[in-house]
This record gives sequence, structure tokens and C-alpha cells, in this order.
Amino acid sequence: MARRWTNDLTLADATPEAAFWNRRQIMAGLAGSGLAAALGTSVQAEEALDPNTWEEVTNYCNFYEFGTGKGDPSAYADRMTTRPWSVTIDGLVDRPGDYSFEQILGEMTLEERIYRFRCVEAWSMVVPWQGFELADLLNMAGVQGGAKYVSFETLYRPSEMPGTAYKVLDWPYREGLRLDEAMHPLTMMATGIFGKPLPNQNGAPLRLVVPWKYGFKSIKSVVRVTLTDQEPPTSWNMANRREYGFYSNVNPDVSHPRWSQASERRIGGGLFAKRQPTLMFNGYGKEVASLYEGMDLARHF
Ligand SMILES: Nc1nc2c(c(=O)[nH]1)N[C@H]1C(S)=C(S)[C@@H](COP(=O)(O)O)O[C@H]1N2
Ligand SMILES: [Mo]
Repeated sequence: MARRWTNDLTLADATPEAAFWNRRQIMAGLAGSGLAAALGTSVQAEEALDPNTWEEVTNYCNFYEFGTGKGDPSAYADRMTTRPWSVTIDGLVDRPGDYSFEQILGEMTLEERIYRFRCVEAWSMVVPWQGFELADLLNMAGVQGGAKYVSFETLYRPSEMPGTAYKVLDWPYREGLRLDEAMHPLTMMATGIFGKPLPNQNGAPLRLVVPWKYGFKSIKSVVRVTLTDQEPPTSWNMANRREYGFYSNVNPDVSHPRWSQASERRIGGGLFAKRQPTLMFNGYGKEVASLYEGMDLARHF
């Protein structure tokens, strides 16, 4: 990839002393992208990238393999064995195989990125991730010319995953991206949060993070990555295709059939918690809108 995305925030910026400088950076970015007007006031923009706390990020989770409650993953995910771990990379690649987690880490450049994270259930967080670009992993395996999509699978190990006893989803959990979305420099494979290895409930030892899409696209505890020439089936789309489309880009103008996506509730914040407007592409429009030029995003939701 010729173009590498550069982070506007680092973990160090999340410290109180750096907060003022950090917010200036954010505002500059928003003004440049024309999002400041869409946001309405600068106060909302400032709040938008203030990271959540470790407690919020690790205790309010979605990981249905451990149960459907927000507290189930933190209660049960420590049952999951994450060593040894390997990722099978197969399909339309030059070097298919089982890559151990250690081998992958050895090949990748880790960096820190603070991203907005927006769940389809209309809550949001801001998380400081560590990880590498998915493009680097795909290039390691060598993407072949005919590849058009990437599909992902989560570990399916019922003995360690109490939630899989229930057929809420068709296990293993599956997700997919179009190849250009997968190769985009914003798309990362995270291995840590807040400078520490990923806790199991957040998808140890490695999970996808696609910041401009609803949270369910960011599949956890990945064991398989397959390059294909067909749009792959995905768990939420299979469960309910009217409610969960393949693209699932954050879009305030397209409501979920059962609720509005126009605003979101920021997790945490206590007394000052309030709803804020949902941003098109979760605020990453400047970087990703061009991927969808000419597409009807109400149809391809
Ligand atoms: N394997 C797997 N990945 C998953 C999920 C899941 O249930 N299983 N939930 C998704 C949803 S709906 C969201 S919002 C995010 C939550 O990530 P977090 O708990 O780290 O905030 O993980 C996504 N990845
Ligand atoms: Mo979600």
C-alpha cells in the first residue's frame, strides 16, 4: 500500500496533560473534513475522541460465544485458552497456511491507534488499540489477483464457550469485508488495548477493528482468514438479513428496522453522559467515503 494512514492520537495523548493539545488536533481534523458543521458544536467534537476507561472497555462487551449479556464476556471469557493460537490463512493467497500468533507478531509492526467504536445497538466508546494493519497480514500471505472479499472466523470451542450452547447465531461467528475495505489503512488487527495484551473478553489474542462500521463487523478471537471471489456469508446477516447488511457502515440516515441510528449513547461519563449525533462512517468519512462512491448506501446497508 502506498498510502499509510497516520494516527492523530497516541496513547500518550490520552493523559490529562496532553488532553488540550490532543483536542486541538481533533478539531483541526474535523474542520478539514467538513465534519465540524455536521457535528453542530465543538463541545460534542471534543468529547468524541476522549478515551473510555479500562473498566468500561473490558466490562461492557459483546461476545456472544460467552453469553448475550454485556457482563457475560468479562465473567466467562477467561475460560478460553488463547495459547497456542494460530490463524489459518487460505483461499486465494500465494502462501496459504497455519500461521502461529508468535510468527504473525514477529512479522508485523505494532502501533497504537485511538478509534471511535460504534455498536449497532446505538452505544459507542473510544478505545486505544494496539495492533497492525490487516493489509500487512494479507500481504504476508500474498493476495492473488482474483480475490475480491475476505472472510473471517472466530474460534468455536464449545467446551470453553458457554454461550455457544444457544443457537443465537450460527457458530462459528463469521464476518467479511470487501477486499478494498480489508486493505484500507484504517482497518486493523488489534492485539492490545491501553498498552496491554487484549483481555479475552475483548477478543484475545487478535481481533479485527473496522472503525467506520458497526461493532459486529469487528470479529474477535480470529482463527481463520479466507480470501474469496464471492461475498462471504456473515453470522448476523444469516441470522437476520433485513436487520444486518453485509456493509454495515455506520450511517445516521439508515435506521435499523427496530430503532433509529441518528444518535448514540456514549458509554460512561456518569452524570454528564448524554446522547450525541451519530457521524456518517462514524466520523471517518474523509478516509473511507471514496470506497462507496456511486453506491446506494440505503440499499447496500
Ligand atoms: N466472535 C465474536 N466477535 C464479536 C462479537 C461476538 O459476539 N462474537 N460481537 C461483536 C459486537 S456486536 C461488538 S459491538 C463488538 C464488541 O467489542 P468489545 O466488546 O471489545 O467492545 O465485538 C464484535 N465482535
Ligand atoms: Mo455490537
